[in-house]
Amino acid sequence: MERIYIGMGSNLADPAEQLRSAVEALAHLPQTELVGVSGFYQSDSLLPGQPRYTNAVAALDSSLAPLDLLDALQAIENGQGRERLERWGPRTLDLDIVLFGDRLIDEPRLKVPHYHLQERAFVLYPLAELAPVDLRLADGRTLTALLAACPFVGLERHPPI
Ligand code: ROI
Repeated sequence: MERIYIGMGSNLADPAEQLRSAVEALAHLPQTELVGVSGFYQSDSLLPGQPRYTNAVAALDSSLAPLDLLDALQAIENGQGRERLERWGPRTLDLDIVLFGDRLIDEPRLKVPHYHLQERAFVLYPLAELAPVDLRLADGRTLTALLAACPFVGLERHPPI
């Protein structure tokens, strides 16, 4: 079993509901246990002209291989109506493998740790709710250092439901 963190995002078709359905689907993955879910956060899209996003992070313990997990995540995205019309376009659901145990993965379909982790407050702050305070990434960076370099700006906690 390895501890895996999944970044979740949606900006279409009731984003908070999309994330709740995604969590439900993650909880039913084979060889996998859902360990925790962060709070939900809203923020403007990094690209202008798109609706605001709701983001959260889920923690899993899984014995799935990374590419098998990636296939399963893409099946969940597709099951929730994701259409790949344009790269970086608005989406009903985005599920990204942010961290996978202490692995460094550099394959055409999958880079872990996620490439943009350090720039994305909407991933780092929810991750920090779930991860141990002294979390060190496979590449040696600490979560504490990434948080210190990425201010909590433009993030709003999603109102409790
Ligand atoms: N912006 C925010 N706030 N949240 C996201 O998940 C997100 N995802 C994207 C782009 C379009 C880069 N912007 C985002 O893919």
